[in-house]
Amino acid sequence: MNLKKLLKLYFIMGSTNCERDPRDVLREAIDGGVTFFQFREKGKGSLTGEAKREFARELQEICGENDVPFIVNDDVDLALQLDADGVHVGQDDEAVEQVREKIGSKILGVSAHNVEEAVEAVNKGADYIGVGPMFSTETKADAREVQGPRIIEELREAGIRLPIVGIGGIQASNVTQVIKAGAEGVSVISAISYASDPKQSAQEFIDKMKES
Ligand code: 3NM
Repeated sequence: MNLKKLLKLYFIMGSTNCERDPRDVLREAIDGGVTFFQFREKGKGSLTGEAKREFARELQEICGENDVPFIVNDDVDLALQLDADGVHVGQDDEAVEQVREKIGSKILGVSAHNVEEAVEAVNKGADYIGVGPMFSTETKADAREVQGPRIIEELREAGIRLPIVGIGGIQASNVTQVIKAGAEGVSVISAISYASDPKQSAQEFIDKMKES
C-alpha cells in the first residue's frame, strides 16, 4: 500500500455533513476519484451508539467494495470493533502513543497545527499528518486561525518527511496551492459532501491536482 498515493483525495463525512443520503454521496464521490475516506460523526444532531455503529458499517462496506481505505475519526473503540483500516485523532483526543498501542499496524493520522505538534506526532507513531486550516472553513466550529498553505512549506523545511494532507476550506479552485506547498493530498468535507454533484466535484479536484 502506498499511503502517499492513497492520501491524494481524502474525503471526510458524517451524517450531519450532507443534505442527501450520505451513502449515495459517498458512492458518487468515490466514483469521481476519492482515494481515502474518514468517518467523522460529530456535531449537533450526530448519531450515537448503535445507530452510529450501523451507519459507520454501511459506509465502511461502500469503501470496501471500492478498495478505498476506511478511517474512523477519534473513536478508537469503534475503529477496533469494525476492524477499520485506521484512526485519525486530533490534539485534544486520546494520546497518539496510546492509540498506536491499541491499533497496532492500522493507519494512524494525527492533526497538527505547527512544527512542534507535527514533530511530536511523527515521534509518537503517526503515519500521516493533517494540517489546517488551509483556508477559512465553516465546517469545524472550533477550527483554529487560518494558517494557509505556507505552514506545509514550514513543516517540510523543518524536515518532516511524513505524508501531509492539508485540510480546511479546500476547494477545486485553491487545491493547487496546497499541493504546491508540499502536501501529498487534501482532506475535504463540504466541497464534496454538499456538492450538487459529488462525483463531478471529486473529478474536478483530481483534474486540478494533475495539473499541479
Ligand atoms: N479539521 P471543509 S478544518 C475537520 O484545521 C477539520 O484541523 C480542520 O471541512 C483543521 O472541507 C476541518 O468543509 C473542516 O472546510 C474541514
